[in-house]
Amino acid sequence: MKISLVGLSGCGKTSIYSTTFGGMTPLEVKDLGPTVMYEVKSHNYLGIQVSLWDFGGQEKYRESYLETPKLLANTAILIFVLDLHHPENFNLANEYFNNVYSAIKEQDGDPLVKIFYHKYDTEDYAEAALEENLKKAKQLPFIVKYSPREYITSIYRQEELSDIIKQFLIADFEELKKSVESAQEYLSKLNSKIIITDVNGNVITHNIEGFATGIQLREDLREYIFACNVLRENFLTSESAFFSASSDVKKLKVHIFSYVLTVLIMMDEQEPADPPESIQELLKEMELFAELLIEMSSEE
Ligand SMILES: Nc1nc2c(ncn2[C@@H]2O[C@H](COP(=O)(O)OP(=O)(O)OP(=O)(O)O)[C@@H](O)[C@H]2O)c(=O)[nH]1
Ligand SMILES: [Mg+2]
Repeated sequence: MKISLVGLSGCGKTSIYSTTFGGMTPLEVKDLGPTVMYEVKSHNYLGIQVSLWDFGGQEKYRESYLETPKLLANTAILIFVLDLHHPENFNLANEYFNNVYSAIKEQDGDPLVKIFYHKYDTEDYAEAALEENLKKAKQLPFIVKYSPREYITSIYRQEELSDIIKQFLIADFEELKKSVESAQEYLSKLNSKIIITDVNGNVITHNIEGFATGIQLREDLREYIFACNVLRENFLTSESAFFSASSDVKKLKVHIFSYVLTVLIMMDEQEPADPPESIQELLKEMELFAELLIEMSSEE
């Protein structure tokens, strides 16, 4: 699946990528330089092959894409990023969108168009102006003409931004969506801190703050999963496996199902333990989810 991130220079495309898939915090992206030409990043999310094209927005590059529209071909999802902190560029952005959209159409493309009203935050910006700009943005001719799906985004709401992108990725897979929802439902009822990821460390869902940087699982836990997965593969030589680590006060359990899915369960002495049956139910459900993922990837 090709996702193209398009917008004027400095509107926040690379920051969006970096804080969702790239494991960076909003603070870390402050020093990003402008993207030279375009960058393609490939990810495997739940067995879905995603290639994210980050099209640098400086004028010379914008012109070059329009001269070589093949670069934009096969875009399944076009995310157009509009910078709410720079209303003076709205008209130019409108023109750029029209050109990019025509270029994709010329390549027989029919992308799903999503608009991000981005930098919806008051980090170095006045609140009153922000609302005004949002109102103005919504009236831009290309928005009125194409009525794209609209999202109000900010890298300072990293979790929400990641959820938006995760939704795009699984939108075409009804069964996956159901499994993710059912996982969320279980998690909301349990006291244990639980994170469900794929073996690449992509977070699918969780019920704790601070253990993920966007779609990426926290680094120490990610490394632990990788290590467990290597042991599963080479030492246990089984499709599924279970690992456990504990200190006097904390317990960490890692379940790997059918090569692909990981359930991390963290338990604290201070918190009331969940009934073992509830945890078993969740695990059973996740085992089925893993089988579904395997089926999906073998169908491709
Ligand atoms: N306040 C705020 N600043 C943001 C947000 N997203 C990005 N920025 C800042 O905007 C600046 C430019 O971000 P980039 O991601 O490099 O912009 P870009 O669209 O990739 O620019 P080009 O590569 O030149 O096309 C950085 O200093 C970011 O910190 C946001 O949601 N809110
Ligand atoms: Mg960039």
